Amino acid sequence: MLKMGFRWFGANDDPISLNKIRQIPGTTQVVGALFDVPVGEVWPKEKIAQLKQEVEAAGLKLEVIESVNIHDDIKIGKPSRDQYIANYQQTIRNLSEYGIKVICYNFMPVFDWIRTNLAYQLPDGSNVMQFEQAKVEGDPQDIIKSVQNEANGYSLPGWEPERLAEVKRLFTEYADVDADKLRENLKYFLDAIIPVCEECDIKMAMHPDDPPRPLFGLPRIYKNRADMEAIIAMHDSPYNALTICTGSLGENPDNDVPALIREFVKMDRAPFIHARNIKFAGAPGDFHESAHLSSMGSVDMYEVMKALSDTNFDGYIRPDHGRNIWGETGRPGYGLYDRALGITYLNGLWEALQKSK
Ligand code: DNO
Ligand code: MN
Repeated sequence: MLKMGFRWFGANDDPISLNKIRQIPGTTQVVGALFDVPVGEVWPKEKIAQLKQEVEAAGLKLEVIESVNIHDDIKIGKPSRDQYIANYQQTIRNLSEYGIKVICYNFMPVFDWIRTNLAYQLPDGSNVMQFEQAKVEGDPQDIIKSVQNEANGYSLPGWEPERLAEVKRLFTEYADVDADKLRENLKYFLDAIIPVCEECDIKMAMHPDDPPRPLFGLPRIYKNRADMEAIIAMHDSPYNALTICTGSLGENPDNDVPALIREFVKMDRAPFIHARNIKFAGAPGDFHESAHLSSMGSVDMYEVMKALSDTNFDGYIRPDHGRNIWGETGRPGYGLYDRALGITYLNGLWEALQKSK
C-alpha cells in the first residue's frame, strides 16, 4: 500500500489549511516539520506533540518529517559538529516518541535546491519555477537577491534570510571541502546517527541534490546512481536510506529514474518518493518544472509508478512541487491546486496498475 502525503508548512506559515488537505482524495499523510526551531537545535517534544495533535485532529497522519536540516558545521566537519550531532540524535529520539517513521534530509552545502526564476510563465498562463544554468555562473549573492524578490514574500526552504546573511562566511568555510571531504563528513554523521535510528525505528532518507550537479564551486554528492550506491554503502543498514525525487534526479537526462526506483526499492533503501515532473527547455542544462503528467514533461510518470508497483512499494510518496494555477499566489511550487491534481493523477495511475496486476 502506497501512503500518499502532502507537504505542509504549519498553521502559522502555510496558507493551505489541514482541512483543505484532508479533502484531497486518497491523501492520508501530512509531510511536516517544525519550522521555528533553528537548524542544529533539538526539536522539543512539546512542539512535536502539538504538530502531531493538529495533524491527527484533521484525520491525517504524521509519519514523515521533511526536513530535519543538517547544520553546516556537520557538512564542513568542524569540531563543533559533535554537539550538533548529539542534538540530532536527541531529535531522532524525540520524534520516535510520536510515531515518526522517516526523516527526509539533504546534504547540500550552503543552499537547499536552487531555481533562477520562481514565476516562469507557461503558455497556458500558469507559473512554474525555472532553472537557467547561465544565471548561476556568477556571484551567488546576485541570484539569491533576485530570486528572493520574486518569492511572493515567502522564503524558500533552506533560503531563510538569517542564513543568507551568512552565505559569504559559509563559502569561505567550505573552501577546503571537496566532494570526498563532504562524503567523509556524511559518513561521520551517518555512523553516529544510524544506530540511534535503528533503536528508534526511524529511517533517514537523503534527498538528491537539486539540480544534481556542482553549483557555485560547491560539491554535490547525491546526483546519480553511483552517488546513491556510495551513500548506502557508507553505513550498511536499511535505516540509511534515500528519498528518490523524480524531479531532482530527472534534471539530469542521464538518470533513468524508473530504473533507480526499481533498484533501490528492491534493496529496501527508498522509503520515500517525491513525484514531480520537469521539462528540458532552453540551453543544455536548463529546465522548468511542469504539471505531473508524463505528456507535460520529460519524466515518464507512468514508468515511475509502474516501477513502484512492480516492486510492491509500500512506503511514502508525495507530489513535490506543483505549478501555481487558478490565480493562486502563495509559496512558489507549493500551491494547493496543482499538487492536488498531481495526487489525483498519481492515484489514477496507481489504481490502474494495481487492477491490471
Ligand atoms: C526539492 C524539494 C526540496 C526538498 C529538500 C529536502 O526537490 O523536494 O525542498 O524538500 O531539499 O531537504
Ligand atoms: Mn524533491
